[in-house]
Parts: sequence; structure tokens; C-alpha cells
Amino acid sequence: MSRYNFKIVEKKWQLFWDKNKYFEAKKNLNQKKFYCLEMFPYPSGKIHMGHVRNYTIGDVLARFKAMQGYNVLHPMGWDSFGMPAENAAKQNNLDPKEWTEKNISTMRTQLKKLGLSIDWTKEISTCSPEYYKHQQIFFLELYDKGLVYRKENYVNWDPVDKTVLANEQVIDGKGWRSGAMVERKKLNQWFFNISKFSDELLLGLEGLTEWPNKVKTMQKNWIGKSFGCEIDFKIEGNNEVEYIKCFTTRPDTLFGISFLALSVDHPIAKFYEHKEEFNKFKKDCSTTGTTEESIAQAEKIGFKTDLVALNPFDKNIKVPVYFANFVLMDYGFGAVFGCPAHDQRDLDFALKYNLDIKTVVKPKGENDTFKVEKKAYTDSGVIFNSKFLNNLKVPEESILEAIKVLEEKKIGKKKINFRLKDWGISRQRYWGCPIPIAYNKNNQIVKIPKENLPLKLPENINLNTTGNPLDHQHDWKKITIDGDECTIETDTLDTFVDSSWYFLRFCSSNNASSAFDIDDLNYWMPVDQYIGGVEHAILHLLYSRFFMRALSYKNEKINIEEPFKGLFTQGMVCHPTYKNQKNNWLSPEEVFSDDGKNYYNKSDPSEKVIVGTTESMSKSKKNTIDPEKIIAEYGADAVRLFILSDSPPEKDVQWSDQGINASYKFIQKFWELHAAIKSRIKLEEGNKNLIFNDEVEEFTNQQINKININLEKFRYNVIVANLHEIYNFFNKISDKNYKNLVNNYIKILKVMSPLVPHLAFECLNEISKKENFLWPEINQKYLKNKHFNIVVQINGKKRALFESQDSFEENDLIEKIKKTEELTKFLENKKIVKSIFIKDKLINLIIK
Ligand code: ANZ
Repeated sequence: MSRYNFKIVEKKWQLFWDKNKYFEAKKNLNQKKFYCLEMFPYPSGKIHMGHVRNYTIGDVLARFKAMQGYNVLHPMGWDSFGMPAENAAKQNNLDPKEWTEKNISTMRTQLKKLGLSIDWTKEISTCSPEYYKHQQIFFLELYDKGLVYRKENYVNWDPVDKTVLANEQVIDGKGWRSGAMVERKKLNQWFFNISKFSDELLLGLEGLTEWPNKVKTMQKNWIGKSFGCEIDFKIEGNNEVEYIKCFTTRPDTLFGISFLALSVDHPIAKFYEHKEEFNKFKKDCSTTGTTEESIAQAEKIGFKTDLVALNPFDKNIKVPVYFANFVLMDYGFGAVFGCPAHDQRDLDFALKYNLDIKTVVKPKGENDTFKVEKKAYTDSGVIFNSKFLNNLKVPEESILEAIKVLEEKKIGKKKINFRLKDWGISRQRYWGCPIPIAYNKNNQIVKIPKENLPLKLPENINLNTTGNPLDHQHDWKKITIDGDECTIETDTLDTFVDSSWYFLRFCSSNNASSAFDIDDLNYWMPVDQYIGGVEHAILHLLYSRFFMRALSYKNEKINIEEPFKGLFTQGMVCHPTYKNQKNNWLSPEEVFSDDGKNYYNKSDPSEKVIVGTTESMSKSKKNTIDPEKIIAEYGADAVRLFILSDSPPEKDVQWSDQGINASYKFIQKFWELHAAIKSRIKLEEGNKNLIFNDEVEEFTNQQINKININLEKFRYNVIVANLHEIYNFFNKISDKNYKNLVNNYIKILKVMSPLVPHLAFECLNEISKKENFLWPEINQKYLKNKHFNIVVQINGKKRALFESQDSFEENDLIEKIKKTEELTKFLENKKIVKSIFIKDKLINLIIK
């Protein structure tokens, strides 16, 4: 019998799909649709295992939905602007465009080898003018709607490379490339007014029922809604400054005040700028980075003014006013009142400058001698030392009461603040989307007229300049608008802008005149299932949610708020790490082992290799496996099967040689089974002695039903186990005289096809060329009406009996328990430390 030659079979089907545009989304606005999208890749050179996992997961779903009769949109594109292209091109004296296009072509070929059901007719690349032209039009549209503006803002400035650095590019206060101390510098930058939508972005999370909770929590924290109040502090005896306004979440601690602190950028700073000492202080502050984290970690320093502020609750309590490096100008009002006893930053500051520490909150049950010394007390408790606020419970009574009194006295009012800051989109880089703005002789902003768009990047320019290469493109920068000579903006857009609307372009990617056709948009959007890494939980996903709102804002034709109805975040692909005796990383290809325990260096077989922890594959640790090589060796189906088999898609998966081997063997084994069944068909032709077998019918229908459910719930690893059951069953009966064997086998091949499409198509094609590719119907008659009685115990005591027709996996059962009203009381404020699970019979939760 011939072996399964995956090389020939896979090539055959890939060509077939490609040639027949087999996966093309139809323009049929009456059919039910399914938009399946995986986060598009940055074309860095070659695909990695993370891509393989991400795109395989999406592909299984897309194929499943297509077979269920949906009109499926499953496109692919390239997030092709960005720093790596610019750096690589600089090093090799290349054009970033050439470098990028070469990578795209390599990666496209690689993805095709995986047999993905991608509609390649809709491919896009964000660095092409056909794409970014529309982005430039959006920019102007948002500018007209007041959602884009320019302002001076602090940036991380690398004084050697003369460039702005992103926060991630500042390492220990130094530029990642130059190693120079980074400075805070004010620059004119472009911003999207994302904070205008803070509340909506927060509220919108509630409707995203098909998103993982952890992602929603991360977005919620990032938006950071704070409830508190603003307070006007009277300044004593000063003609220039009468009041200072502060934002606080803790007005109930006002009797513990010992100073006021202002940002060095507070308007009051202008009265001190003539003082040398103040300017020196300001300079010292500029060495603290711009991130909240770096500010929190930096030593607290202050500059004392001659101002004195009065406590609004008691005019006899007078405190000094400082400038301090931990106060941010772009949060609240750039001014805070310091209460050292109940805020660690304030305490650090007070200890340094010898200021009072007045304790005003004590833990419940403590007496009035309770005193804060070195560690601020920030927990709940009771107010004391605070006159009319005494004995109020912190926080539930004290904050509201303090606000009430402030409002009555008209010295403060309720205020809600958001942490979310406007999105700075200017980058001093060449390889990005040009901003469609110019400046006239008076440095006023002039929009570049639509007919001049796309404003294309100049090509083949010198990238080895200091700062932004576009600044040196004097000819390119010149433009005449309405007879005025203007200079084009040389900042380009943050690449996150490119990816915050690409999913809209896929709806009409070949439309040259506009970014999308409204009908197409209303049909395809929202994306039904979006799949990608959890590392994009905040920025990319939040920016996309903003962009959708920004486009819908003041636009009667578009009314889509949320771009992604369902979100699935897949886990990482992991591999052990290896090091030689000199502590250098070694790749899996550089080591060998005879027993799977002891590893040696291939280049020096006497050298023992240190096997480190298993970590997600990364180039820096060299623990990567090249998908292309693996596909060439084992075939795409084996790779797909393995990457899905080991653990649930949301969890990390461990790459293992045994694992991929096992998948390869399964496919070979299945091919043998297929040959056996195929040979029966010939034998049986015209044979009248065949009998109808109920067991085959029952098994097949039940398996299809299981696979259906597992597909819907992303339990792809369980489906791999289902395939093994299927193999075993059909292997047992492959020589039986069953009339209904082949037609059930055909159904099985169909439900296998989302996972191992090449194998399944080939088998089906060999048996019956006329088969359609619709998902087989389930005959309910054969789904035995099973009945389970599942005992639910909590700490060994029976607390409930679930009567169910479904069989539950452990995690699903725990979820069900958590949602069962009669049981929630047992679980309140408790942690499940262990669970004992006997499938379909019992679960015992051990809680603490
Ligand atoms: C007095 C106070 C007493 C505070 C106390 C806290 C504890 P969130 O929850 O993050 O909104 N704050 C206000 N504006 C600030 C700024 N521009 N830069 C730095 N800090 C600022 O935090 C609100 C708290 O952060 C405010 O409440 C204020 O300090 C500080 F026992 O006011 B609090």
C-alpha cells in the first residue's frame, strides 16, 4: 500500500484552492455572514510558530462556518509600516519598501503552505499608497470633527540620536540605541482625542459579552475612571494667586493635609521662572521619564514656594505649597493636596522635607493613639482627628460626606477623572504614513487638499541622517496650496493608526475611490470573531474601538460602535531553552540528545548543554522552531493537528518533537484506514448482502455533535482527541459488511476537514467527486438521550444535584456552579484551591 505523500497532496489542494479562488467571500448581501479575522502580521521576514497557531485557530473556525453555509470573509493583510524596516534598510543600505515587499512575498508563500482558507483577493498592505490614502482622508475628516489636534507635549528625547523614543525604548532612563540619558522635551505633536470617548469606551465593555474578562478588566483599568472631587484651596495674602484647584479621590482625609504640591508645568510656575534655583529644580525634574511608572519609582523631590494654602474645612490649618516631580500636569489639575499619613508618595515627600504627618483614618477597632510613621495607611477604617467627619466609615460614608460639605460650602464639587490620555500619533520616522498637513509661512496649519492625496513617501532616500530622514527632504517638503508656499509635516503616523481600521478596508479592499462601500461595511461589520495575542489587549484593541467611534461620530451613514463582536486570545507556543557552558543561548538545532534528558552541543559533542526553563519562543532566546522547515518535513496537516492538540487554544502550548511526530503518524495511519475503506467500496459494488448498522449511525452522529459543540467553544484540543476516537472506531469496523459505512465515513471526513483540510479533501475526492462541502446534518434520533446526575460537593458536603443531558468538562462545570444561585453563597469570598472531578458523576470543590 502506498504511503501518504503529503507533499503531492498538499501542493495539489493549495493550487486548486488558489486557482479556483475557492475561499473568495461572495458579494451576496442577503446571505448570513461570518467575518473571521486574525490579527494581521508585521512582515518581519518569516512566519513564526505564533503565527502558525494564530492562523490555524482562525482557519479552523472560518472553514467550519463556511461549511455551515455562512458567507465567510477571512482575509489577510500586512501591518507593513514600522521601525524594523527602517532599521534593517539602514543597515543594509536598502529601501524599506523593497525590504518589506520581499518579506511579504516570503511570508505569503509560507502562509499558503499552511493551507489557510484565506481570501487572497482581498489582501492589503498598510504601506501601500492605495491603503494609506484613505487613512489620510480619515485624518482630515477627524481633524474637521475636532478629533485631531496639535499641541506641545513632553516626549522622551534622545539627545544623541536626536529622536523621540517610545516609553518602551527607554531602558533604565537611557535610549535603547545610543545609551544616552533620555531627556524630557516639549515638542509639537499630533493627538487623537481619544479621551473624549472615555466614558463610552468604558460603558461599551459591558456589551462585549464574547470578550475574555481579563481583556475587559485590563481596558477598564487603562481607562481608569476615578470618582472624587475638585477643591479650591484659598492662598493666603497673595495678589497673583488667589486659589489653587486640586483633584482628589480622598476629600475625607482633608484634616490630614500637610502640603500642596504642583506640577512644574502648572501655570503658577511662571511666577518662579526668573529664579535660577527653580530652573535648576525644573531641569532635575526633566530627568524623570514621562511614564507614570518611572515617576512613581523616581525619588520624590520638591521646590518650596512662598505660598501658603488654607484648609477649606478649617482656615486655621495652614500648609506650604511646593512644586514636586511626582505631580503630572495632564492629570486632574496638575495640583494635589498631600496627606502623608494616607498616601505613600505624600509620606515619602513629607519625610524628606520634614513635614507634619497627621493620621486621620484608623483601622476599625483601633483607638485614637493609632499613628502612621513609615508606612501610609490606605485601607478601610474609621475617620478620627477630623471634627465633623469623625466616626464615619472609610470609604463608604466618609468620601460622600466630605464632598457634601464641600459642595454646601461651595468650595468644591464632585468630579470624575479618567486616566486615559489622548493618543499621541506623531512619530519622527520615515517609514510611516505621511500626515496630510502642511504649514504656511506663519506656521499655521493647512490641510493638504484631497486631490493631492495620497501624499506619498519619497522613495530611495538617505536614511542615515540624524533625526527624521524626512526633515532632510527639502524638495519633498515643498507644496503650494491655494497659491501659498507651504511646508509639509515631516512627522509620520504611529503604526497603531494603520491597524486601528484595517478590518474596515477588508470589507471593500478593492474599492479605489473610497475606503469602503457603506453597504459592504454594514453587511460585514462587526468582525464576528477576532483572534490574536493578549499582548494587544490594551493599545490595539482600544485604539480600534476608538477609531470606530471616531468614524461614526457626526456621520449619519456609519453607526458601528464596536468593531469586534467576539474576541479570542490564544496562548503562546513554548519551547525549552538551551545554553552552552559559556552562558550563550543555543537553538534547538544546535543541540542533540540520545535519551531526551541529557543534551550536548552539536558543534562540540563533549560539551554538556544547560537545559533551561520552557518559555515562549523568541529569537532573543533562540528557542524557536522554523515553521517552514517543519512543514517541509511533516506536512501542513501534521503541523496544524499538533499545534491544536496539546492544550486548549487559550493556553500556552509546549512544542515537542514527539508531539509533531505523533501527529504525522496519525495522518499516515488515517491514510491506511482510508485505503482499507476505499477498497471495500469496490468490493461492495453490486453486493446485495450488505446490512444496515445502527452502531455506525449512532457513533457518527454523536461524534459530529461533539465536534460541533467543541468547535463552537474553541475546544480544538478536544476535537483532536475526538479524531483519535473516530480512527479507532472506523478501524474496528472497516472490514464489516455495513451498508451505511461509507456514507458515514464521508460525513466524518467533512467534519475533519477544518483541522486537516488537505488529507480530508484528498480522501473525499477519492471516494466521491460529487460531494458538496456542507456540514453534515445530525440525525437527532441517534443522539442517545443521555441523562447525567452530577453530584456537586463543596468541601466534601453534598450541596446540589445537577440533572443534565449534557456532559460537562471540569472547567465548564465549575463555571456552571459559580452561576448557580443556590451555590453562590458557599463560594462568596472564597477561593477554590482544588477540585476533584469524576466526569459525568461528581465534582468536589475544596474552598478556603
Ligand atoms: C489627596 C489624597 C489623600 C489623595 C490621600 C490620595 C490619598 P487616582 O485614583 O489615580 O485618580 N493626584 C491628583 N492629581 C494628580 C496629578 N496631577 N499628579 C499626581 N497625582 C495626582 O488618584 C487620585 C489621587 O492622585 C488624588 O487623590 C491625588 O491625591 C492624586 F490620602 O488627593 B489624592
